[in-house]
Amino acid sequence: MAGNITFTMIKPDAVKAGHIGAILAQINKAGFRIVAMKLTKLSPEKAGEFYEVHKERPFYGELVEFMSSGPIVAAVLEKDNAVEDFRTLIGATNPAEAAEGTIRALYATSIGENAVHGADSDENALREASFHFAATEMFK
Ligand code: FUP
Repeated sequence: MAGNITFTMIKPDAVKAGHIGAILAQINKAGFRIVAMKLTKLSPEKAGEFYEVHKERPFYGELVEFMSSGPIVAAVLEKDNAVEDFRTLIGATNPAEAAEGTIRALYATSIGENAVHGADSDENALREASFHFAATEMFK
């Protein structure tokens, strides 16, 4: 059964470009409730740990460097079918392939600097939420 929690980050490119407000407005308008949120910055070690699954991929080094290059917004979101609906809202990993009106189509500049992260499964959403937030910081 699909869960009702997903995890997102507004990435350093979108934060630097001043898109936090517009992206959060789009997330709220799509029916997600913010359960937890913070402006923070990942150390290279933490970014490496978060993306450990991609360790063997050729883009891993650049990904870790980019994700630790500036502040991000980390958030936990609630909605029925949260993981799938949020991935629809953000669009394809490569903004050139992202559907019109999606967050990545609007704000991402490249496949590497693609404005937002969205968890890809219920299991990862819970793992990523607890990577960033203590239980006392989530308001379900
Ligand atoms: P997504 O689930 O859409 O965020 O995409 P992936 O889990 O496949 O990739 C995670 C991140 O790795 C992307 F957001 C950006 C980076 N990446 C690249 O830089 N190049 C690639 O070819 C694929 C992913």
